[in-house]
Amino acid sequence: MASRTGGEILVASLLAQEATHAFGVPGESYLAVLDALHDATDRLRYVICRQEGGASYMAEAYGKLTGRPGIAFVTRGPGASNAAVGIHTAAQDSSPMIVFVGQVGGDMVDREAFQEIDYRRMYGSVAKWAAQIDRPERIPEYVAHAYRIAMSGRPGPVVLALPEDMLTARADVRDAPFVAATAAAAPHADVVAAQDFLRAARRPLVLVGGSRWDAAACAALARFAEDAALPVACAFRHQDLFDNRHPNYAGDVGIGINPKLAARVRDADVLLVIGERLGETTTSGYTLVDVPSPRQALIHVHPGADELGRVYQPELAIASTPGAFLAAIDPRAARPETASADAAPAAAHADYEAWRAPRPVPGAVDLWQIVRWLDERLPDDAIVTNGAGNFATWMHRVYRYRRFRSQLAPYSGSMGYGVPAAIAAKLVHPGRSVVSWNGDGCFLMNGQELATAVQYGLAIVFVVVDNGMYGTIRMHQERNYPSRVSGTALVNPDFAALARAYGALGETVTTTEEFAPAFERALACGRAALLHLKIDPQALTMGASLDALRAQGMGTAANRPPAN
Ligand SMILES: Cc1ncc(C[n+]2csc(CCOP(=O)(O)OP(=O)(O)O)c2C)c(N)n1
Ligand SMILES: [Mg+2]
Repeated sequence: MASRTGGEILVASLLAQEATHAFGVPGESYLAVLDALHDATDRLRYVICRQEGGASYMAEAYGKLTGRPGIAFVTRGPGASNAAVGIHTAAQDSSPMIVFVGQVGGDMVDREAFQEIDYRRMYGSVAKWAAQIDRPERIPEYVAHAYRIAMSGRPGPVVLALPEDMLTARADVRDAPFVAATAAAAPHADVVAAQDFLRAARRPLVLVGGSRWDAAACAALARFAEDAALPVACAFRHQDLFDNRHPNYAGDVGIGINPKLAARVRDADVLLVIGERLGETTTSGYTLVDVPSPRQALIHVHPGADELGRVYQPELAIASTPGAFLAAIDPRAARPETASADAAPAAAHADYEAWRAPRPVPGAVDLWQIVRWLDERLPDDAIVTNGAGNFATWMHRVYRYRRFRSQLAPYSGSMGYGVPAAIAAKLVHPGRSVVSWNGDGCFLMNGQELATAVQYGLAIVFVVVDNGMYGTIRMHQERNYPSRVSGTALVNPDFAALARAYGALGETVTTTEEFAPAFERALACGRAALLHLKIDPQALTMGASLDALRAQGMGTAANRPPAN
């Protein structure tokens, strides 16, 4: 066997795992890896990014899209620090990801040499595993282990530090075999018990979310819901697990939840939760389900055994992937025999449809109408990405996600995700339409990656919903401290001109009517395009104008002058 450098062994290890893309910003700390990639570009594409935050988000989105770990390469201290946002997102979103970080050589470690950080301590509490590879002959072992940890149980991010001298040292070692996620399946007795609970339920509800899903598991979910006649709700930012047009779809259980759906969750007698952790955003701040003893008979199916009973003590704790559970359960045996009429799937779906019906908003650009148009216009397999902010609520409430992975949005509520996630989506699925939906604040957190989209010729439509502020925070401000605007106003660039400077198409939209033709031009232009939507600041939320919010805030007990 010929000896190879650490860099060569590492790239061969990634090829053995069938990695197709690596997202990064280069650093002199891992030149040996870049050199090894030089001869593998036809199989493993290194996507050059403009900031490690963008690279780590892209890797996280790749993990969401493919179920295989997204790979990021970043340099020492500064690069590793910039990459933190994607690592945190992968942790909260349960996405498989491996971040390789350059490290100082073993000959100077622990001196706080140039840009040195101990990554095991830095990422110890965020990553699922943080380690350092000190010997080139152990690279195949570490990489195979990293893949298995990142994908198995509850998936998450792994950080592996690469000392510079280890990457140039040589070793004779064989590559590790291809690693798949470890299977997790429900014991038969628990599946039968779940069927019994559902059959006897009067107000059953299925709630799906989390990771380890795939298209086959989603298809099995649809068959199960139909044959068992159960309503299905999707957790916060997991709206693409069940076709939102399906007559059994009940809506999304997230921020700004339909109050009628919140009541359905609260009043369910049997709650079958598949894949979802039941985090703060899904439970409306842990109010829809009581901690630690739910009033509902909770059947909690989750691939990570450690998540079961972490907050809620379920009637049935089932450590299984969604697909394995759905393959095992018999829908006929789970079909409720005496369900109440108002808990029927059709009633839940009618509530959902009423909730997404348009309402009047202030200003000339009406996001209800625009998202409704997108809902009609986009093909079923289109991918819509977004970060965090009020602008996203229109998309989540009005757009009907149809297919597995037609939604890429951070469960972690992190801003700046919409642009890099769209880039990863278009690279993985070049044939699908990709729409990146951003706020003005959100866009500029990773707007530099527009250059990456242009560099790689990615025909993505970026939309910037510009209300001239960090609107979400302004909303909370007006509710809690009315008329005291502080830290939330923005002076923005001309986003369309900015896009043109990057080499993309750029257009400004100032009325609802202008949107559709501008979007068609953007879709047809064959390259990256940006639509700058100028929104009336009064259209701050879906439910109330800025002035109305302020008036409500004035009326709260906290803001009323003391009576005397
Ligand atoms: C990385 C990050 N920083 C800060 C926040 C807090 N935050 C949540 S929404 C928001 C404002 C979003 O502004 P914009 O993108 O313009 O959307 P808008 O609410 O105005 O529609 C902020 C600052 C966050 N969620 N993530
Ligand atoms: Mg804004």
